[in-house]
Amino acid sequence: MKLKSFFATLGACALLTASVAANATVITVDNTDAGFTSSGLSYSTYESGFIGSNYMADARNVSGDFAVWDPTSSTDWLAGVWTVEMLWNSGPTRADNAAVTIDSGSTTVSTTVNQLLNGGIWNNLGDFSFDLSGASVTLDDSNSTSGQNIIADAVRFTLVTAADTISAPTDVPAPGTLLVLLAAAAGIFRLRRK
Ligand SMILES: [Ca+2]
Ligand SMILES: [Ca+2]
Repeated sequence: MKLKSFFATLGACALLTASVAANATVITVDNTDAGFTSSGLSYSTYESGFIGSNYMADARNVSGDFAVWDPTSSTDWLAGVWTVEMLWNSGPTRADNAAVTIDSGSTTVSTTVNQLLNGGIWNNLGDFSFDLSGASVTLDDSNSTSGQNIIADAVRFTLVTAADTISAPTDVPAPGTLLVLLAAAAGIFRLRRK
């Protein structure tokens, strides 16, 4: 095998590795799914930009309302780092700093979302490390001022790195990685024989 051909093979194998990695595990919890619970919220279809059959809005000028998205009942759920995205639809009475708590199962991270903006799209809240149980995302109206709504529609979890991959680096490499290594070994062997 010529050197140019060897690197072409190596490149093709690298592409294969990338395509294997691209098959990400995604869990979407909509407000009508089993993993969703809420208190003080009502179903609505008043504003467009929601996913599924509806979304939920809290009572304005009543405090203590919240929504919880729990991905752990999904058969795809596992401990590890997940990207968390939230989708709401915008409207003139939306909360501009709605409180969000990401619970890993053992620690919590607090942030806020401006629901006046970026309605109808997946808004990235960041990458978070989650335990196998107890993981959830909560939205509440604790920051709401007079006349503001919080909107609960859907939260999407995309797996970045599984925990067993992090804790066990000596695991067998992914199939794509193995192919690259075999191709490299075969290429070097052939080059040496010429
Ligand atoms: Ca929905
Ligand atoms: Ca409220």
